[in-house]
Amino acid sequence: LHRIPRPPYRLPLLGDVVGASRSTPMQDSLRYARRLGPIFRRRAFGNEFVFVWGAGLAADLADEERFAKHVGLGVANLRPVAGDGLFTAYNHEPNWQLAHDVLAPGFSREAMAGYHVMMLDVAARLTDHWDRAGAAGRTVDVPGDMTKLTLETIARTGFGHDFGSFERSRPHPFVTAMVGTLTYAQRLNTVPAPLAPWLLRGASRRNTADIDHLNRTVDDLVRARRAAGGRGGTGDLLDRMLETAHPETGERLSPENVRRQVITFLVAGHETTSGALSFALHYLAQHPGIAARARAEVDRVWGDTEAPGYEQVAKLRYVRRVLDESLRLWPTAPAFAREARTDTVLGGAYPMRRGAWALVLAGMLHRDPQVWGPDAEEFDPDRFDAKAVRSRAPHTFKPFGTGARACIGRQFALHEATLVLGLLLRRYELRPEPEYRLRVTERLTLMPEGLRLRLERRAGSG
Ligand code: MNH
Repeated sequence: LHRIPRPPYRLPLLGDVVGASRSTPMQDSLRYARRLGPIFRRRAFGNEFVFVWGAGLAADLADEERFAKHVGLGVANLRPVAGDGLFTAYNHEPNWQLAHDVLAPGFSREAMAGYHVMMLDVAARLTDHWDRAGAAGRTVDVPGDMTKLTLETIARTGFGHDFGSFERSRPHPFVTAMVGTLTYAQRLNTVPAPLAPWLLRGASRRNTADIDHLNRTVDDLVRARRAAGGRGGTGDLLDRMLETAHPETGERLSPENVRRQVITFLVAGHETTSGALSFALHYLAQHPGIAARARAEVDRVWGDTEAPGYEQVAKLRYVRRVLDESLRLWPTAPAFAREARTDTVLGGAYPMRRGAWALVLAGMLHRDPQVWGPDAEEFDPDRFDAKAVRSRAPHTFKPFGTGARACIGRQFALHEATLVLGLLLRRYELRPEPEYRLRVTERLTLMPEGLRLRLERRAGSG
């Protein structure tokens, strides 16, 4: 550890908290990263955390022979909510492999093509809502509305459920409870563990109530499906969780595990995609030239097709680059943890014992000037044209994590977000509020705070 730089001011007991803020741990780490270099450590309340963002070291941590996902910090704090669900399961828990094998076909091409029509349906509810706001000259709440959209999308496609988000003026109570548990899980990292029950007494009680609410919502949903006698092989995620046996072992998910998985997918399946769409819309509004180029692509590829087909989404190459570039600057799951599977030496320089772990700061890896150049802070979708991607080293763009435990919903998220950006670009000109400056809130995931846009309906857009 002594080889790894750390901040100069260290308080007894509290550790490196000078200049740190409780509500923006990730953005603080980015500041430290710039000062301390490609690997550094921070101490908080008796624990030493190692952060890595240099491209060479991050690539080494992606070596699945020597490293694996580490369930720690924020992820471990979600165990009371998500238990051994896919995202929070320890590598050695048998339910990980079981659920992974049973649910992976739910993200195949064929499955995705089946979700496409439902995605279009939910997007139409968003554009109805935005048409009304646009016509009345009102600005729209981008993160709020993207959260409604992505929650309805995963609920519809995965579970045949309708939260009615667009018919409500306030967020659905499920969303409020979810944001509560995410915020609480993050706050647990900002107080000394032994004092947490005392310091966070009130918050802990609210968190228990939030978890109860999530459990109840999910139990109702499962009960309704069981009462309806399954969906007779429509093969959505819930169907797979309830009906599908493992192809080799014949094993099924237990009712308790199904509950964990439903919560996992409802949360993991919308919060990060909502942020990604929101950042992309922010950058499109700030860069009219880029928006015009993306819009021209949509017009060219989709023409007058009222409802673009599944195949027509992946053809929006430039729109997809806008999304990638937004996820580069603000990967909405901003870090992931890796642990050593055996005693090893990271990057040929830093010895690690078996079980030792480090956090990969994707948000900083994606800005490493050695990879992305001196203009790494600038928004430029052309960084993702085919030639540029081929010339870049592997493991330099990691918004979806890495290896066996990488995001299972990646194609789902990319399809949904590209489709929605295409539909919105085709329908509206996006105007920023003149005084808006990007501020990013953190609740384990990232979101542009207070982002509102003014919409102008384009001529001839339906
Ligand atoms: Mn997703 C894992 C980012 C969309 C379901 N997701 C991960 C990880 C990252 C991630 C990073 C790995 C975390 C780790 O190593 O600890 N996910 C994203 C981003 C988006 C996203 C940036 C959108 C943009 N994720 C989705 C969607 C779904 C989903 C959509 C579901 C429909 N993600 C998961 C699940 C896991 C995961 C489940 C855990 C996979 C596993 O460990 O097997």
